[in-house]
Amino acid sequence: MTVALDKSVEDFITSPHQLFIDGQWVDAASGRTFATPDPATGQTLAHVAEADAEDVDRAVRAARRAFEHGPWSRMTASERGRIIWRIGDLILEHAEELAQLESLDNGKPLSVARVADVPLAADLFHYMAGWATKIEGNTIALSVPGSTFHAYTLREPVGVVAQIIPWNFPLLMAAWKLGPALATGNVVILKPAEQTPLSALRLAELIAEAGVPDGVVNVLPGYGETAGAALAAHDGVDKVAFTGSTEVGRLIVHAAAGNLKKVTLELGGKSPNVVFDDADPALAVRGAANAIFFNHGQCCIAGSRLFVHRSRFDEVVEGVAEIARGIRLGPGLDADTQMGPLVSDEQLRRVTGYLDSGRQEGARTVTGGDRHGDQGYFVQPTVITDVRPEMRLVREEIFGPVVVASPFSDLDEIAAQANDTVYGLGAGIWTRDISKAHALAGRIRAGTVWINCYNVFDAALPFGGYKQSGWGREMGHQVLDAYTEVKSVCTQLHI
Ligand code: TXE
Repeated sequence: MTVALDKSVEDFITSPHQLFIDGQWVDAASGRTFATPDPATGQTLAHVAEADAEDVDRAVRAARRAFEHGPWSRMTASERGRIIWRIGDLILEHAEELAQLESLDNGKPLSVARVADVPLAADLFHYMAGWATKIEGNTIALSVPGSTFHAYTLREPVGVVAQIIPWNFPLLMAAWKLGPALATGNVVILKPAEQTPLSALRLAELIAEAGVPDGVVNVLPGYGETAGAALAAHDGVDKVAFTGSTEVGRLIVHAAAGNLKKVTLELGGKSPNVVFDDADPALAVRGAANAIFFNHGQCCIAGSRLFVHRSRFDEVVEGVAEIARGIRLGPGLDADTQMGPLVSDEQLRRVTGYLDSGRQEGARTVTGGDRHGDQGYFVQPTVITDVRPEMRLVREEIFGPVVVASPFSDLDEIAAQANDTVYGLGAGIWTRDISKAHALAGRIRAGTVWINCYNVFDAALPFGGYKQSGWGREMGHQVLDAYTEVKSVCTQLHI
């Protein structure tokens, strides 16, 4: 049964979707719009104003004015914190509306948007609101002979920040980016992904309602090659924070080199999920399935390489395959749906392309392996074995509900296999032997290691990648470093 849309969602979908610049809703300078489709049907959901370089320039100038002339920069930290807290409250007040919008635009089950995307986004703003009043420097003792100094550091906002986000958790990624930037007093131009612009536009309305002054948050839907590239290259931007593919991450680094803007990156992954022979079988099987099938595998940290101790390999793989066969696919707004469509036709082709390449290279499909149905962008939950380390299925991020499983024999072997990737975002370990778990956790080169759990996210827990999975950390207090400059102030005391 399909959930009936709230009137507020219907009203929002059918209203014009413009750019949000300097606190105003405006058309793109070019007058162009683009369509955002419903991934369950491929039909157009809404038309959205399409920003490009001229709009980026307008937004950067507005943000710079807001940064330099206030009132944002002149507010007390406590006032800023209260406004950020209010954004979290407004997200909770509009939770059902935002969950429906997210499910429609992205395709994810409404039940998932309700329990994960929306509350986690609210929580992030509430957590970051508390940090606004706790951005502190240090006093430092100098060792200059014969003189006395009073020296201290200040932590100041970086300035105008461009934030470019993907489509897999549209609202939550906006929250991860905006929360710390605002808590540290920066101003922002946010570019949502072209596949999923709607929740960011609704969030902009809530941000204005919360009392964020004009020009502090600007939202520019548009394409990566135009609006995104213009933001990454703009000389008026002091920092760019990006989440997306490793390939585009490299383009961002090149573009940012012009004015040497600060860069943080949260990129792809090919995370190992390791099941030892002494793991709780039911827990490990459920955990391995959740690690790959949550959000249809469209997670940078998806547990897409499953490693199972040789003695339990067939049992665990069959258990995960059994869960995969039982997953109900359907539109996100259908109350029975456990897995929705992939976000776009492009992703459908990308993921099924990997499935074809696996077949050609001789991998064995235990279950799934194809597109599901012929309408929308659905892919069957898929479990694959008989893979070799050099296969594309094993090396490259698929970003769909596809797990490759391999056996291992001992700790040294699995540590090497787990690290045999250019990525280093996450890992999972399943065992009752906590010493073994921590020994392996110390050897895996990844930003997050989950032991006897997977996909646990919290605003207080830093998240980010080693190796080609990125630069810097999001969430936790660590993210505040990425949004502040340190200024040393040194005074000679003439006494
Ligand atoms: O990502 P892109 P795509 C991975 C995943 C997926 C693949 C392709 O493997 O299959 O990337 O997805 C903007 N300058 N991830 O093509 O292109 C774009 O508009 C500036 C992993 O959708 O990286 C969007 O806002 N910006 C991932 C954002 O970058 C540019 C999440 C992400 O899009 C740009 C998504 C450019 N030249 C995909 N080109 C994760 N780490 O979670 C594009 N963009």
